[in-house]
Amino acid sequence: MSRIQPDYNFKILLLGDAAVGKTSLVQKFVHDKFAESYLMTIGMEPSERFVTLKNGTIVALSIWDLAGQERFRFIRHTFYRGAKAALLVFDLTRDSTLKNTKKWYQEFIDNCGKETHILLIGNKNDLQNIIAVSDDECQKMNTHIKSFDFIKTSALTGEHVEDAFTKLAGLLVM
Ligand code: G3D
Ligand code: MG
Repeated sequence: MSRIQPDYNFKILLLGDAAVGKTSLVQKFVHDKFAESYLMTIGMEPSERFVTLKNGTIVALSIWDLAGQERFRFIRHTFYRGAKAALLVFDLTRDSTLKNTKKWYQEFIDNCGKETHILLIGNKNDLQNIIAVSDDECQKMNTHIKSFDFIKTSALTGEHVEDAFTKLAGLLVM
């Protein structure tokens, strides 16, 4: 029995304000579970998962999730080092988190450069009756941050969670 070897290894980041659902998205993607309450994210928590692309290419993703809190700023360079792609996550029910993706975009390209890949993720799409942003605003931000695509997800139901990570993996091998 031989272990499966990935064709590629990439480090990817989850960026976005506190409580938008970054840790929940990683938990759903890596462990296929959603917990109503997580311990507050302290610093970094890399997790790993393989994805198989349509053409059979196997990609190992090392997924780094950082707390949004400013007090963790001192470890930022370690967090960003070597990353070529990011999911920029905001909360569809909180307008301010969409606006702040500009700031996260800037920090990402300042640290990782422009030869990188971004997907804009609007999370908590299951909370349909309290959505606070329009598709138009989201598309404008998508263009502004040069994101390849805007995807609505729910870490609660799992909607488009697999798609988001797989799409980013696909961009990385192109
Ligand atoms: P963060 O890692 O970006 O800080 P978390 O965010 O993953 O810790 O999630 C913050 C809160 O939002 C958590 O609730 C979590 O359960 C909830 N959440 C995350 N994703 C979704 C989603 O897709 N839908 C819904 N309805 N809730 C979500 P608590 O209550 O633990 O603070
Ligand atoms: Mg977190």
